[in-house]
Amino acid sequence: PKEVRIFGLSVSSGFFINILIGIMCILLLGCAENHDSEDTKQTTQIMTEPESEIEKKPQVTAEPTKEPIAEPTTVPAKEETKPVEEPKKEEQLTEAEGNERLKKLQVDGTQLVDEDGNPVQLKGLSTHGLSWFPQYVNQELFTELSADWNCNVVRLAMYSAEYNGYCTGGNKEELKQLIKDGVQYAENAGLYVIVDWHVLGEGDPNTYKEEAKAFFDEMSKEFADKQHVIYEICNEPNGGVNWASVKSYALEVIPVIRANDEDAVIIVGTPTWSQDVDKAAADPITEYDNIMYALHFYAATHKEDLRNRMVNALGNGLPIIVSEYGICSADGNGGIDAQQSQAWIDLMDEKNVSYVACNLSNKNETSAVFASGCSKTNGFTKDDLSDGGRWLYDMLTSEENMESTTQDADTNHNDNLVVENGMEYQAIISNSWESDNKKYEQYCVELKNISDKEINGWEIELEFENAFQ
Ligand code: IDC
Repeated sequence: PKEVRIFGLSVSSGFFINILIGIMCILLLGCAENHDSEDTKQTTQIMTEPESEIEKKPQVTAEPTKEPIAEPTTVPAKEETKPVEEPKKEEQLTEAEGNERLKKLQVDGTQLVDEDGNPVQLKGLSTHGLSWFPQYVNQELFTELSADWNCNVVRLAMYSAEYNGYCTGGNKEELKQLIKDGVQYAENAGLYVIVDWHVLGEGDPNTYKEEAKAFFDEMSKEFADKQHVIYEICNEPNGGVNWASVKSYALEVIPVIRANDEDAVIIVGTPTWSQDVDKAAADPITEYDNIMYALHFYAATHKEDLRNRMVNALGNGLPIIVSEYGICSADGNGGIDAQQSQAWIDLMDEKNVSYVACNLSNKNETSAVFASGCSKTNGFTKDDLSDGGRWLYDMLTSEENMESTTQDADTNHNDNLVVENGMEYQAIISNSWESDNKKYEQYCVELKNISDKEINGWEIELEFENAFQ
């Protein structure tokens, strides 16, 4: 067919629903969730059966909600669907496109690879502190990061100490819930997600070691079955703490995660705000697999010396991930150093080192990607970005970067926006990959009730240019 029909139950005025659909795959699975109201949360699953089955029957079922809602409906397919041998744009597919499917990651030598051993390079953005700017953890934004910003990873930075940090008066339950939500939004959007214990103000990660162990125990239990979660156990040790102390902290926290999740990738920070990768390279953690080491840079401050240190540490066999960087000064402010930033990007691309820019906020500082006057939390246009945000956006969506991922330049927002029956909706490609000579595509459908009433029993039809299975 060339169209997908989606049916759902109630959606209140002004509320969003997000649905994830996959095409050309055997199983289509998705969920629709009303993110704006706890009370009217609903989940919808759309599933088709394998081609070999007698006929396809998209089913729509709803999970119980706190409010009474209409009975789930089963809608028979309008017509029989046939497999179509029309894999699109096969010739444009590159190896890197496989990375977009949230395959299990592992570390092989210095390299992050997927379960088939293909090199994976993660590129994305980090939140600011989750207590400071919780509003940027939302489905629409994460979907935009994937679909518009061409990202394949997002990092959730939870400060352990500063500003209502987890261990200094922050609301632990709210912060954990925000992380759980963020992990789910990331999965829906086809993004890997880094759960970051953001050691900064306390300097020594051992300060809140017991809290970190309890936190990672709970999180790794929660996410044991999730293939897209990466744990970062200490953002930036600093204040004179040496590698031996950081390593001993890591050797206590890693087994806590490993007890629940045998092989998730774990990132260990290095001394001097995650710059001393040479120290880690001289004495790496040998007790566990799938460990990476953080190198962080702010390009206007950290230049060739630190780049050389990265190259040497890689040469000495240390798997490095740039789980945070900035294109300005180390204080997150000052001017943008485009030349140094580009030198870093070129080197990281050459070495296939992953990189995650900081930060998703509208704080009045150079490193914030959103303009300080912009209060949106999603639906960003280029005008809503800071100068630094625009630089990052342009870099992440450069022709080269677009080619190495699956994002279609012509599937950005608004191109296919449909407005009818009091609803506004569009399908944005969020992920695609190739396997067994088939092309798979995953779309996120955003539907918004733009009327002033609740809409019951809505139905939308999505048309695609090419036929699919
Ligand atoms: C900064 C934020 C800033 C906040 C400060 C808190 O940009 O708004 O007030 O933290 O201490 C890092 C840290 C990262 C810093 C960033 C810029 O990991 O948390 O963010 N930076 O100073 N390492 C090097 C630079």
